[in-house]
Amino acid sequence: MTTFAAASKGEVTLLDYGAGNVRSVRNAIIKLGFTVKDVTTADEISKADKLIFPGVGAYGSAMDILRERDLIDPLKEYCASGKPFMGVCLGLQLLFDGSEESGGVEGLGIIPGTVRKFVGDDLIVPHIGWNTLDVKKNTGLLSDVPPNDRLYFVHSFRATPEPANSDWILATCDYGGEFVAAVQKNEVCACQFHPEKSGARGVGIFKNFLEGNIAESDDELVKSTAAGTDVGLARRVIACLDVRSNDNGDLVVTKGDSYDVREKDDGGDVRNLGKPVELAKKYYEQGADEVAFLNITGYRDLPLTDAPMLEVLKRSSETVFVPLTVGGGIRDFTDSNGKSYTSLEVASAYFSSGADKISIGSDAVYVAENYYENDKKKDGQTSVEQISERYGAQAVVISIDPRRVWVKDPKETKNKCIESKKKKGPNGETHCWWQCTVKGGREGRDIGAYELAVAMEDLGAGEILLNCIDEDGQGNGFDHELVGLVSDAAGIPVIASSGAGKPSHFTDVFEATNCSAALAAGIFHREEVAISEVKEHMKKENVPTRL
Ligand code: 1PR
Repeated sequence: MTTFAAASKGEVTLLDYGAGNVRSVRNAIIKLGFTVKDVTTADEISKADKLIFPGVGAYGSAMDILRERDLIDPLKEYCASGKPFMGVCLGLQLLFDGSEESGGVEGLGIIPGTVRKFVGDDLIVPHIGWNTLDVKKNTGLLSDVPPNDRLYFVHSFRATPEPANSDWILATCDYGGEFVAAVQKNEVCACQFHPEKSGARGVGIFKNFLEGNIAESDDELVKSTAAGTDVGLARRVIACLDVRSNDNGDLVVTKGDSYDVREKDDGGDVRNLGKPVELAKKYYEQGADEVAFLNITGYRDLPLTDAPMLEVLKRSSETVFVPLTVGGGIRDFTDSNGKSYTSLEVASAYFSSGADKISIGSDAVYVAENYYENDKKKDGQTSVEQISERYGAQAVVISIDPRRVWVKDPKETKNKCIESKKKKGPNGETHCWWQCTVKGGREGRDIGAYELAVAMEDLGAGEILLNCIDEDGQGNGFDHELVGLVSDAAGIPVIASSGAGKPSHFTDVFEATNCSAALAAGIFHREEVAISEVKEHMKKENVPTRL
């Protein structure tokens, strides 16, 4: 398939092997005025003038697909030919000798070194978010990235610089130690970060590649003088769009108070706060680090036939060049004609429509219940395990919808309790736990948010989106006790959600807990606070942030 752009500046060959979301790479290329030609046969690689390889998914399955399609030798020959090549994320890692991912797999062997998992005491893995580079060579590729700018990374494995690959290293990044952020030797370059998810600056990196501005310069490299909170991984600010059909069947962004999204007047209509694609674009332009769409009636609707939601993703990825997460309805189901779909098929439809990450709500609760009933045995068959295995842990977010339950005595529940330092229950109770719910908060289950997070990490999830029904829409700030409990328990990033009412609520939760990101909806939709104001406040309070 060839995608035509008006008055194309030239053709770019894209190696998309169908294992994840490359829609944004495609959209970035088209936005820059080039035409995309997809690789369908091996000889199209050798015929390419410019090749982009946005590796997605797990290392092992990517190499399997390349082998099955006889693409390994053509790729190696192309990289040796002196023609321009650009790899992204896994597309960088595959250039190395191999990876310990997927039990140890041989790579393309173009760059010496082995890709290994991040390790470090208390290091949160995956490395998700915006981080700064230490640029080592002055080539055109990164020439428009100011020295202290942050770019978007999402990965659990990384290559490290070593003497044998030193001639390849274009830039490194620090996360629990120095790792390879970008490589370049002549016309062959690759980035561990995602230019297509790094906003306008990232799209500029593609521009330099596509327009042939990547040669090494003799000018002295300007090194970053940034220090303190201006370097390193930023805490993220995420805009969330709860999406559902209103009573007229139009897909709208809505927002509840403690999950009740209907107006309080007689009509009781679904609250309508705007159009999903337009709002996503607005938040991207205001500086959102990510945008999340939650299809809040996904638990009862059929997401694969819910074409508007897939359409929202497709259209958003044309204008939003930061990561998109989508959730709602990711589970196995059988439609009214008796046709069955797996959760993996639902997730795949979301990925191919433009989602970078999917989020699982209700199904994760059922999966965790079975996990504990079966003595924490894993059978590889659950939605979480299957999607993580195919698309990588970093693509699987677990959305938890908990509600605080007060107890007189922690022995009243098998779930993890804390003694609250801030509040007391209605009958003077001092201890509480957070009960997971399913079906958009309609049904409570006998499992806590803490237990769910621990189980999900073990089953391969890469991130936790921690909502809180009690605080949702209240504007009183995030629930620090809940966020602290879960973020201390999890070795994966936790996104604090529910309750933001002003910029200081973001800095408060970042100071009080270990969470990696904070998400809000109502204050942004009602235009009470702009995302840029939150970022400015974070900067002023010395919280690492991407401006
Ligand atoms: O169970 O896998 O189908 O997923 C359904 C998804 O829909 C879940 O992620 C669940 O959190 C979400 N959801 C279901 N019902 C509602 C509802 O509001 N009635 N929304 C709902 C969840 C919570 C947050 C919200 C924050 C921030 N919304 O995402 O955006 O609380 O709000 P605030 O800043 O205004 O306080 P499945």
